[in-house]
Formats: sequence, structure tokens, C-alpha cells
Amino acid sequence: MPDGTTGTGIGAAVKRVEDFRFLTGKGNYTDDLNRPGQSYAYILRSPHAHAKIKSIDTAAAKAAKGVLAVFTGEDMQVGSLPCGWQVHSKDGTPMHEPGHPPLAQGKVRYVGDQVAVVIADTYAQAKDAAEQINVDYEVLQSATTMDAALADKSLVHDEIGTNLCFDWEIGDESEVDAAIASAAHVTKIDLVNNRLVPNAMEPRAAVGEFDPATGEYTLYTTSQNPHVIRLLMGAFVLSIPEHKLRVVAPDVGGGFGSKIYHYAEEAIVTWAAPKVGRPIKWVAERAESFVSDAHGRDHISHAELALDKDGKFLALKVQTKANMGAYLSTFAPCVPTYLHATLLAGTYTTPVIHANVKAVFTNTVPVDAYRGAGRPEATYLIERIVDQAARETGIDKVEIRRRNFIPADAFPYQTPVALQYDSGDYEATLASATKIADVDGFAARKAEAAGRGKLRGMGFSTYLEACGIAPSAVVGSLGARAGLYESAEVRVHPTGSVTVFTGTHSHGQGHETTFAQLVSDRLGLPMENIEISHGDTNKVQFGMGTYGSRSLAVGGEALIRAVDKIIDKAKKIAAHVLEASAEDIEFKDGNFTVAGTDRSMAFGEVALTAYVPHNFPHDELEPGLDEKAFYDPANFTYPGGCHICEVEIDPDTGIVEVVNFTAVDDIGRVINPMIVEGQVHGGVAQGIGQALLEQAVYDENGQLMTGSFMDYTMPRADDLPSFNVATQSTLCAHNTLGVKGVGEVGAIGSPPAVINAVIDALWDKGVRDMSMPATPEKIWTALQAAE
Ligand code: MCN
Repeated sequence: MPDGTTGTGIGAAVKRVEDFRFLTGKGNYTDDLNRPGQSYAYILRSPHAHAKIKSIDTAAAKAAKGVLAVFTGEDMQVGSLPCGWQVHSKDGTPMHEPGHPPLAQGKVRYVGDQVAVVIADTYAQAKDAAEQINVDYEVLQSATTMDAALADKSLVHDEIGTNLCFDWEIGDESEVDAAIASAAHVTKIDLVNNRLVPNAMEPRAAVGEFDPATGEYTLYTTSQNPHVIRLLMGAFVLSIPEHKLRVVAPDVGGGFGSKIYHYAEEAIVTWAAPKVGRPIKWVAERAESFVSDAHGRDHISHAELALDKDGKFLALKVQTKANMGAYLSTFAPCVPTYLHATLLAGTYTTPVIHANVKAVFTNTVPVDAYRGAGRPEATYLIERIVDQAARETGIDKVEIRRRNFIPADAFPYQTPVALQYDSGDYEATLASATKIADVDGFAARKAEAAGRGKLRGMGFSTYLEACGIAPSAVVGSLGARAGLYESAEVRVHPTGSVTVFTGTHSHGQGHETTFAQLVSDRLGLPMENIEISHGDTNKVQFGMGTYGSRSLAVGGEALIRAVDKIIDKAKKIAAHVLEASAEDIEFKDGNFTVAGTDRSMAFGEVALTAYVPHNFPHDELEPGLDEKAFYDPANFTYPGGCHICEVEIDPDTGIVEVVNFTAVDDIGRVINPMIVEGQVHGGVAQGIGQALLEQAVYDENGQLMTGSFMDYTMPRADDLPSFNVATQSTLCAHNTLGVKGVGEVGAIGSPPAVINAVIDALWDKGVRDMSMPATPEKIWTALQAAE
């Protein structure tokens, strides 16, 4: 419920405070920064997927007008771009981890690989001069599909002797095989999870700067986690100690995962800045984003689901090939393993599960987390095979889900694939969604559509996700090379206004609003007295950043803990001034009151006392009112829910129209329902984009055929219906706010609902399968083939 005093507390649909600057064009993005004496970098990229660099002649480029410097891999001898997660193969051997130089050394491994950097007075000069660089390539055969790569005919990294990065498993295969052998029915499915290009609205950018007076480097960058970039780049690539490296991620126009990683361009501009003696700005052109931002998904899976005669799931076996691209991006190995296979129980009681994941190097752009990361892949697989099992056994698709749901009274629930879910009520989200989507009225709508010559279908997805990415001990045991806690500092100023420094980074999620709401709620302060600061390693104590829908559940909880420390100290100050004991001080609606009396002090008075300590408990307390907290949760959070999609297909053209989409999500306590709704809208739009429109396509020579918005179809407003969005929550059991994440639920839950709806619509015409993206051409072809 909205807080009684301020009306801006937990549960209030407060308008986003950051939107004023964004909507009036006053945002401050990396490309808006213009440092004194700034120069510009252009990165020359490989036109080949796989080639030896026999020589690079930079003489003409160096002599070109305005050029300050040209560097190649030979010049830039620094550390390798590191991978933050180590996976071990099932035989215990560590994954292959080939070096990843910021500028290619000896070989290029994908179209877009960085070959040289030109730095000039203007961007146009740098770009023009780059045309004069003469690279002598010996083009090699490339491995662009995973199957070609696994045949090891052409090695992406010669030194490791294979294109198999790791061969990992979870679960007991013999137990699963035995269950499958004795099952009444086994459903089998082959699935491709299409490769996606993230396409944040703001392309990546970086400005590197060096101050010779202090020896301090500054990197301004489009990042979701500036402290992580400081750590990775400082410690592993450029050997700059943290106290000499400041990383600032100012306003960032969307990331969707693609701005988590430490990219070569960040290291290049930082390393080169002292060499040219001027700040250096690099901004990606959109075409560069397509071939240099980490791509997402790209799984090929075979799955088998064993059922007993009543439709109860007995076992699930999954074999997945996951494309890593040419190099290991920062978190790539954890996506198909710990973010994918551990989720394969979904919302169901499947007692035994085995998954095998083969991660494969190919001559393509590195692949890493993209909104959902591993969990959309798992959800797509589970919800597709469950629907197929329903059709094969003749059990209704809703009924089969109900029969297998983890019951609401079974929490905490230990799955066979490591995770322990803390709370959920899948029957409740299903019931609510079924009602909102008017499932009962579907048959009539289908008949009416048929009268208009349209094929109408309805698809379900009763998904689960694991997010709020944390427990450091757990992720550490799973291969993370970092802890995944979060930190917050609450600085109360002498007049009682508050600045919060959070280690999370907001790039569209609205933390400046929701985090201020948390403080407003707890301290009874108006929103305008609270400022949320993030994204600058020189201001914020530390932070692991924003991804895995962790900011509220981990960062928000850290913030609450710091606020509670403020209240504790403030009570002691108030007790001293009011001549009472701290235990007798009550804090409510922004006032400290001696219980049972009318003696009280406002929050602002206590703050002033802390900084003007004329009457202060010096023996017990230090002056000032500024507290920090680090929070490392006990578990992930487990949002879940039900998405129902209704489509109409024109059989003459194959065009799919999403006519209705219902999302009922359990995200724990809701801090801001308007922001939550926006998060679900965005995620569902991306999920529908994956299901119907988007796919990164490479040709056999490793050229990206979908390298622009002319070929890569992003969803637009007129591709989407008005969504029906609701929440139906159970509280998270292990954080005090009771919150679960919401940032990815839309992208995770929706794709299988869409494809299940498409198959449902086409079923009577004899079509039995459909892959993503379900383009008009694919649908039309399938309809012709089925006739
Ligand atoms: N929230 C809430 N109540 C809840 C849960 C969340 O009010 N029960 C609010 C939070 O306070 C926050 C927002 O919803 O303002 C999202 O919170 P959370 O689920 O914690 O996710 P994060 O803030 O950690 O954001 C990361 C998540 C991810 S992983 C991707 S990818 C993604 C996403 O958020 N990328 C985005 N949403 C995005 N939205 C925009 N506009 N741009 C991106 O790049």
C-alpha cells in the first residue's frame, strides 16, 4: 500500500523522476560528453570471418590529415579481455579459454573483429584514414555453424586444438534414462533458439582520458556495471590499479544485457589516451553494433519428456549445443549452463532431469546474455515440450500443466537441478490469466475468425525464472569469478535531504524512482528530498551492477539495510536530545517520538544535530549521518507466472497477428506498479520479437546477412496488441521487502506462448511444428507442405 505520509512509498505508481530529463532531451549520454581536446577513434574491423593477418601497412593512414596515431595488435600488447565465469566439463577439465586480445593478433575470428584503431582530430578523418590501412589477409575456411565447428575441420583457436569449449552436464543421466525406458509415453522435440541481436536504442560508446598530473585514467562508457568494468579492465587488461582508474557510466540508453560485458573498445580508448595525450571518443555506428555487440541465445536442443499413463512428468532429458561465437564474452559460459539447465524443472515436479550442454566456438560474434539469458531458452524448451506432450497424450494443455505444477504448499521446493524455489503459486497465476484472457470464450472467437478466413490459436506458457542474481557462495561454487552482492550508501545531509549511492545501474529500469520510493517509504521523506546516484566509481563505494533482474532484490535490499542503520543511529541521537533511552524512541512518519509522550524531533532536526553536534552523544556516537550496507542474499528470487497469447493467421499470406496477450506475473511485492507494467510490456515486446520477427543469420562464409534494420526485423508498435498485464504475487521468503525481479519476465515467459499459439492455429491444417521466428514465409510454406 502507498505510504500514508508521503503517498510515494512502496506500492505507489509514482511517475518516473528521470523522465523529465530524458523526454526533454537533457539526458547525458556518453556521446554527449565532449572532453577538452578530445580526439576521435575509428576501429577498423575484419571483413572476413576467419583469416590470417599476414601484414598490416599503416603508413598511409598515419600520414593522413588529422591523424594522431594508428595502432594494431602488435602495438597493443596488453592482457586478454577476461571471462568472468569458469565452467568445467563433465570429465572435470576446465573449459577452454583462449586469449582475447583487444586488437587482433595474427588472426581475425569473426566479421567485426577489431584489427586496428585510427585516432584523429575528427571522426571523419579517422574513418577516412582507416580506408588507407592495407591489411594483407589470408582467408581461411570458417566454422560458422555449430555442427561445422564441432567437426573441427577449421579451428577458431588453433592453440586449443578443438572448437568444443566445454562439455558440461547436470543431473544423473542413468536415472533419467531408466525413467524414460519405463515410461508410458515419451515426447521428443528438436528446437532451435534463434540468435538475436540486442539492439539497445543507444549504440555503445566510450571516452578514454588520462591525467598526467595525477596519473589517473577515466573511462566514460555505456555500461550496466562500471565497477565490474573497472575491475576487469584495470586488473586483467591494462594493469591499472583501481585508485587510478575511474569508470563512469552516465545515462545509458538501454542495454538488455549487451552492455554488461567488458568490450575491446573500452580498453583501446583508455590505453591509447596517454599515448596521444588527448581524450579519445569512440561511438559505434549502428552497423558496427550488429557485428560487435555480443549476440544472444543461439541454442540447438533435443529434449525428451517421459510421462506416466496419467500425464505426470517422470523425467526430462536435454541435450543442448550453445554457440559461444569466436571468443568467450564476459559471462558467456554461465548462460547455457547455470542460467539454463538449472531452470529445467520450470514450474513442474519432474523428479529427475539430466542436461548436457556442449559449448562451441564458431567464427561469429561472441554470444552472451541477452534479456532473460538462459532462462528464455529453458522456458521455451519446457513449455514447447509440455504442449507437445499434451497433444500427443490427448490431455488438455492446461490440465497437463495443472497435474504437474509444484503445489503452492510445497515451498521451499528443492528441484533436481540444484535450485531451491522459495515461494510461488502457479495455480493462482494460471487461474488469474485464464480469467483475464477469457479462455472460455476462445472457441467462439476461433469460430468467428474462421468465418473471416483466419486461423485463430491460443498458446500458454506457465513459466518460472530464477533472478536477483546473487548468493556469492553459490555462484562462486558454480564458477563465477566474482561475488554477486550489492551495496548502498545513504548520505543524509545536514538539512535532512538524502543522497543514495547505489552499486546498481539504471539504464531504463527506473531506479531513480523506485529506489527513492523505498527511502521515501522508510524515512517518510518527500521524493524531491531524495536523490539516487549511480554509475560513477569515484562516487559509489562499490557495486556489481544491473543484470539478472537483481537491482531491486539485491540492491534495493542493501539500500533498506543502510536506511535501517540510519534510523538506528538517528534514534540514538534523538534519545540523547529528548533525554530518553533509545529503546523508547519510535520512528514514524518522519518523526522520532518518545513512546507515549508528545516529545518528538523531526528527521531534519536529527540530521542537523548529527552535523552540528552541539548537543550530541559524543561518548557513544560519531557525528554525521551516513551509512553503508553490503547485502549478499541467501538465494535467488523466483518469479513465475502465466502468459497466454492469442493469434490470428492469414493462411493466404502466413502473416501472424498477435490479437491478445495476457501476462500474469508473480514478482513478489510490487514497489511501483507503473514501472513494473512498463518492464513487462518491454519484455513481452522483445519476446514477441524473438518469436515472430528477429533472427541473426550468417551465410556459410560467416557474413552476417542481417546486419542492419533493413534485414533484421525489430518489433514495432503496430506488431503488438495492447497487453493485459497483472500481478498475482507470493512474497519472496528471504528478503525483507518480499520482492522478486521483474526486468526479464516478459522476455522469458512470452516466446513459447506465442509459438504454442501459432501451432494451435495451424494444427487443424496439419502443421505440427514451427520454429522461431515464425515468419510469414515459414508459415505459408508449412501450410503449403501440409496441404
Ligand atoms: N520493480 C518493482 N517491483 C518489483 C520488482 C521490480 O517496482 N517487485 C522495479 C524495480 O525497482 C526497478 C524495475 O522494476 O525499477 C526493474 O527491477 P528488477 O527486476 O530488479 O531489474 P533490474 O533493475 O535489475 O534491471 C535488469 C533487467 C534486465 S536483466 C534487463 S536485460 C533489462 C531490464 O531489466 N534491460 C532493460 N529492463 C530493461 N528496461 C529498459 N528500459 N532497458 C533495458 O536495457
